[in-house]
Amino acid sequence: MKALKSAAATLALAALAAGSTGHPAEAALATVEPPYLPGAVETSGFQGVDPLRDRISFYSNREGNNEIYTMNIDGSNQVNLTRHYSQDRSPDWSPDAGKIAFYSNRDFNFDVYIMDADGARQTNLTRHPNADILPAWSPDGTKIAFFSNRTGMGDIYVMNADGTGLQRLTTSGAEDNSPAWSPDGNRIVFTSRRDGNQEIYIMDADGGNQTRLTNNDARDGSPSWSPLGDKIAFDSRRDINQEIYLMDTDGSGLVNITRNIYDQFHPDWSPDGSRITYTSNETGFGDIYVMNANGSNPERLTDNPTWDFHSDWSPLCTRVSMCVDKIPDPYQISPRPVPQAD
Ligand SMILES: [Ca+2]
Ligand SMILES: [Ca+2]
Ligand SMILES: [Ca+2]
Ligand SMILES: [Ca+2]
Repeated sequence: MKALKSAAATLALAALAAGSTGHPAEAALATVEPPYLPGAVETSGFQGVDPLRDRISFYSNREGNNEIYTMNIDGSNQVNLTRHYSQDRSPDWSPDAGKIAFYSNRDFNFDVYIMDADGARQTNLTRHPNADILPAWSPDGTKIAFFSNRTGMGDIYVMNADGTGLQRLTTSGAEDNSPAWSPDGNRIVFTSRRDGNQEIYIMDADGGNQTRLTNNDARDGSPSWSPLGDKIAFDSRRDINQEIYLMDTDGSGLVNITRNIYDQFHPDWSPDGSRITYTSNETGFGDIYVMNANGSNPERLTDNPTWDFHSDWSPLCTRVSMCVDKIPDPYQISPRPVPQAD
């Protein structure tokens, strides 16, 4: 327990030292890990996931290295999809819920991969010697945005979902990271350090009209656009510890929806916009939680003495109408509560 706790502390310190978003993933990018253990583990699919059910994906190092898992939206039936000795992180569902994008260093540096939703057919899309991380699937399924430092600068790129047609979207000379799409696919919200500390920006999907939404001395990160298009959730340390905030897409209407003494990271919306999953360190280790979109009724979904991180809710229920019948009871589709400011 103690060793694990100090490992988590080291990760947090490394994140601070890196001056980056504070994600364990990015902290690890800035530190040296021994990822290449002898003896390759074969990857393969598994039986048991019903693709017509809502699932939440996330990553965890509970089995000794980061793996991509999915679970039911009540936290049950947690399944390791990647089963590879390398670091596998930051899952992002395709809009038809048939595939999951993620990033991994199994080919000796970080690349963006896709796999089937049952873990089969894990495929490297980027194959570049620099770091390619944090994939985000476009709402129409045709493109994947991601971060790469292939020019020496950290920028946001977009490629076709088969890895062809690479385009660079940012050229600021500072780190631009964490892309997330608007639900209509016309815009991308992202983070940038171009103004000194990390802020949230938006741009058109072709890289045009890059506009800052936040402006403060703290680190603002992990933006996630609401499925209804009206809100952007993100995490920030502006109120001493890390909290989840909502704002309108022009940066107005800011609300802190967590307001507690622990750190909350990486919000992700349920497909109907009524709930938000996130990671909180209330137990000393990061676990995945879910709350209503106004911050009420937080519930813990994972219970593990390692970090569970970067939850991503399967988009199935907004895309496939039959899925509505498959949602277990307490999670029936309902109107999104309106966040209340203090
Ligand atoms: Ca792994
Ligand atoms: Ca690479
Ligand atoms: Ca800031
Ligand atoms: Ca907090």
